[in-house]
Formats: sequence, C-alpha cells, structure tokens
Amino acid sequence: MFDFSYYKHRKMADKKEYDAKEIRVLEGLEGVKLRPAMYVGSTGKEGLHHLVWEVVDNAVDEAMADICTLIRVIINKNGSVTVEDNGRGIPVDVHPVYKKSALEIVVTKLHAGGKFDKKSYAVSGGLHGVGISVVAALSKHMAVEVRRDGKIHKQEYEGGTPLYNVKIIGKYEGKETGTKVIFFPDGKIFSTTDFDYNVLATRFREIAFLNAGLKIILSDERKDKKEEFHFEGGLVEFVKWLNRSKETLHKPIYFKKQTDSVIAEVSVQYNNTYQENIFGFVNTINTVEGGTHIAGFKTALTRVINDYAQKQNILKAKENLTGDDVREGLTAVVSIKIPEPQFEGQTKTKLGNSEIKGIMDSISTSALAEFFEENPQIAKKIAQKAYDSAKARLAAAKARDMIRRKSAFGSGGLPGKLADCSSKKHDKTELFLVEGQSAGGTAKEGRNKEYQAILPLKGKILNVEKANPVKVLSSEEIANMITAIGTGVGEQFDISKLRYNKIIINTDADVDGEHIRTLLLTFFFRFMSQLIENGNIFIAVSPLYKVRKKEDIWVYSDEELKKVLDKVGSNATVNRFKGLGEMNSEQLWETTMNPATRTLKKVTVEDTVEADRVFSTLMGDDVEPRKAFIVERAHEAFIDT
Ligand code: 28F
Repeated sequence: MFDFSYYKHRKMADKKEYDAKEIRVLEGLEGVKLRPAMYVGSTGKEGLHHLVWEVVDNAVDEAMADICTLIRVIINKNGSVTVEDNGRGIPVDVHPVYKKSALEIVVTKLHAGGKFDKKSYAVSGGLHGVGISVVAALSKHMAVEVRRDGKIHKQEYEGGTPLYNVKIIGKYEGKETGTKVIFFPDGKIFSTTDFDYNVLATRFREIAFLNAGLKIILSDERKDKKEEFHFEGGLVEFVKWLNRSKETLHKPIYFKKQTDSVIAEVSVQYNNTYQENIFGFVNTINTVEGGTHIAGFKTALTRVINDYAQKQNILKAKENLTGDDVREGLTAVVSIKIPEPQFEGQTKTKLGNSEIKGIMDSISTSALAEFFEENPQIAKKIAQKAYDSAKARLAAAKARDMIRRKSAFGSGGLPGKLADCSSKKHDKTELFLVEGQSAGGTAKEGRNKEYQAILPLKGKILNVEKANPVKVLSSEEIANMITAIGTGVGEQFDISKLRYNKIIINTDADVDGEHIRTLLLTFFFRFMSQLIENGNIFIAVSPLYKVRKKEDIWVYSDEELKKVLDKVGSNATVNRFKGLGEMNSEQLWETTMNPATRTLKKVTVEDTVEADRVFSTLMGDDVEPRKAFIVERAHEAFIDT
C-alpha cells in the first residue's frame, strides 16, 4: 500500500543545517517561535505565504484521499485567512493515552500527524496534520472548526496555546463534514502580514491543474476579488493553458500509469515556437531544477521519436535527432507521486531518487510508443517538426561559427559600434544598451569612460519569440550584443566570460521604447536566462518631465508630475522628454547614468510558469491579451526595484 509520508521528508529537506526532526521533538512549539525561519523559510513575504501552503496542503491531502472536492480560501479584511474543506474533518475523539482530543494533539504537537495513531487514520491520502501546529505557533490567533457526526467542534489558540478544550458549538443536519481553519499571522514575528492575491492564485491554479476535479475557490474580501480553479481535465488542461497564447500542433497527449512505487501522469503538446517548456512536479511540488523523473521522461521522448522517424523514413540511416531537436516547441507537464522523494540542488527542487529515472523511462516509452502507433497523423507531425529542428540546429551552428570567426578579427573582436570602457574589472563595469544612434552618441559623451560602455541599438530588434533561432543569432544587432556581452548563448553560455557586471537597458519612455525593452527582455530570457537569474540585467528609469522653477526637478511619471506641480505651485515650466535623444549629455548622466543619482530596476523572473506565460502573452500572436498584459502587469511581474 502507498505510504505517502512525503510531507515529512519534504519539510526535512527544507531545513538545511541539521536534522530538524530531532530539534522539533526537543523544542516543541516554542522552538518554532524562536526560529520561525527554520520552519517556514523566512519571516518575510515568502514565510507568510508558507502558512497558507501548510494549511491548504492538509486540505489537498484530504482531496488526494478522494474525499474532499472543495477547498475555499478567503483573505479576510482584517488580515486573517480562512481555509475550509469538505473532507472528513480532523478527528476529535479523545485519545486514550494523551487524554486529549485528537484535534488538539494535531494542532499543538509538532509532527503529530506522523506519530499519532497512524494506522487508524492513514489512508492512501497520506499524512495529515503536519504543519498546522507551525501555523498555530506563528499566529496570534487561530481557530479550528470541525464538522463531524452532526456536530460542530471548535478550539481556539493564541501562539499555539489552546484557549479552552475542544468544545461543541452547534449541531447540523445532513451528512456534510469538513474542517475550517482561520489564522491571524503574528505581526511581531512576520515583517509583512499582507497576503498577495496573485501569489495565492498562481499556486492554487497549479494545485487545481494537478488534482483533476478538485475545486479551489479563492476570494479576497479586501478588494472584492474572486476566482474559481477547477479543471476536470487536470494535466491536459494544464498544458492547454500553458500553450493558450501559442499555435499548437495537435491535441494534448496524456497518460497516467501506476507501478507499486510511482504514480506518473504526463501531458504533452507541441506548439509552433522554438522553446522547450517542461514543468515537473513531485507530490505537487514544482521541481524547478528538474531531476530523475524529468531525465527519464526526456530519454523516452528522444528514443520514441527517433524510432518512429526511422521507421517512417523521415530520418535517413545514420541520421539522428538529439534531445534538443525533439524538445523544440514542446510543452509538457510531468507529475509524479512517490512515497519518499529526495530533494536536492540549490533550492531543493531537484528530484534525486535514482530509481525513478528508469521507471519513468519505461513508463513513458511504452505510453508514447502506443500513442504514436494509434495516432499516426500526430506522430508524423511531431517527428517532422523534430527533423526540421535538426536541420535548423546545423544551420544555427554555422551561424554561431560565423559570429565567432568574425569576432576573431578587428579590435579584440568587439563590434565597431561599441564604445567600450577602459576598466577590465568586470565586477564594476556596466554596459548600456541605448535606443537609437543619437541617444547613443549623447550617452557616449556623458558616461564615465572608465566603467561605462555604450552600445547603441538600431530601432527595433528582431522579435525572438517568433523568429527562427538562426535568424535571431545572425541579425546584426543581436550579434553585436552577444559579442559585447561575451558569454555566448544557449549551450555555449559561459558566465565566466561575462564582460560587464550590469547590463542596463536604456530605452525611451514611450510605447516604442517599451516594445524594444520587451524584445530585449525576451531575448535575454530565451537565450541568456542565466543573466536574469544571476541578477545582471537592469532597466534604467529615465525621466518623463523636467519641471523648472528655481531648480530643476526630474519627474518619472504622470502621477509624480501632479504631486510635484501641486508642491511647487504656479509659474513652473514643464518640459516633456519624448526620447533620450532630447537630453544633453549632462542631463542624461545626471538622470539616468550616474550611479549616485539614477534609478535602476533589476529584472527578475520568479516563477517559471508565470514567466513563460508573461513572455508568450507579450510576444505571441494573441494581440488582445498582450495589450492587457503590458498595461496591467509588465512592470510588476519582472521588475524588482
Ligand atoms: C482547512 C485545512 O486541515 N483538513 C484536514 C483531515 C482529515 C483527517 C485528518 C485532516 C488524525 C491523527 C493525523 C479524518 N478522518 N483542512 C484540513 N482534514 N486530518 S486535516 O486526520 C489527521 C490524522 O493524526 C482524517 C480519517 N482520517 C483522516
């Protein structure tokens, strides 16, 4: 039988330093309050949201036992969060040894779920109750209500201490059961207690995709917002959703297989872009760093497509498709459930269990081969697409070679347009990518020559989302940028060759400027994503207006302009800057380039699912959502000030 004691392992894997379990037993809830970060990751925004995950995880657990179908989450006006499910309700019977209600033990003892009376409760759904005690300890107030056997049971806590024994507060007719938790995070422990609707919505959407049929209703009483996440199609709808602003090649492929140690579920759908997007989950945890489940799936995919392409004579004898060839334009979700996952890697999001690779390979090979057998039209399209990719790969290699050879000539191989800086200390140097020749010239005059390099860019660079990689890499603007930056792209990317510490995008504060900035960001995301992860990419914020009264005031937005004008009163003159080219070199230095006075925004990509969506939405063919996105989210989603 399945023993899903995975939450225990997941939590232990989170605590890097030492065996957290031992300490927990020793310290109890006091230890949680003393060292909250050990239990929820941090006392900032991440840790605050972790409280919600802990509570919702238990409700999801109940859902995985096929008992709970609805989870309701409410962000209340007063800063508390309510989570409610229609599962069996946490048991409330009095334990013969502890002489306490099971509910109280679950809430007040660390790891009660693992230790306490496991046999009588453990169903395929797993190990409940873990985590709720941590939430109780870090909440200034928490209440749990359980509906079971026609009665409503309740207990309240302050900092994890019960205020009274579990009591019955009412009766109800009918068979319905369930658990409701309301918690109020302790503002003395957390630096912020402001829940972020989008963070919750994104994760709940993901949970709903991963648990077909489960309904999660999220509402925000602070701003009258409400969303329902409910996907009868599960993973199939997940890949459709990921591909929703792309043109797809076929209906999603789906399979689910179970062995004695793994439940594996996979959905695959190719689109007409050149990107690969494989999202892996282990016990609903997003394995951002991949691992053995993904490796096994990839091996199977490469093998099955190669075999098929050979059989159909799409490939000639001796020709072979590489893994990258078969993954161009691939969107896939691989979700597995296993009893004892080992998480490795920098962020503990890489599955390490070595046995899983072979199991996933064989499960996926047979399922994919069967699908190809039964759906020859789709199979041919996929094999043909992979073959086209192989041809493009060879052409791209030639194009890259050309760039490399070109750069072997001339002044250290650097592009002629680049005004390089004199210092070679690349931890101090900066590259400004400046929109337009004339602004480029001004920036060259205004810069600090020792540390600041300028590369002027012609108008709009290629839209890399739509263009073939060969074209992208051989376009002059892009080739110049790659050479100046020094790291190379794709597989050849080498961060140790990075020539500047900061790469600063400097475009006009207008619609065209915004477009060019988005194109550049897309380029970096697709071809040099490590630079984004590494925090090397920045956006320079240029002023929109200059207000002149006694002194000059630089103003960066329309809102700010109103405020400034209110303050300085009448007779002020306002200059609107339509472009960087309208500033002189001193002005450009003062407002945008001088490290002492400028404003930079660091570009980050926090969530790969979200990031992919943003880029596809921004760059895809779908015009309407793209507009909405630029207006609504573009800044907030990527830019970390
Ligand atoms: C709002 C958050 O926490 N839901 C939960 C259950 C159901 C059971 C359970 C939970 C008892 C002793 C661990 C009921 N009947 N929602 C939730 N629903 N916990 S938490 O059991 C916990 C065990 O140790 C439950 C039969 N089996 C399990």
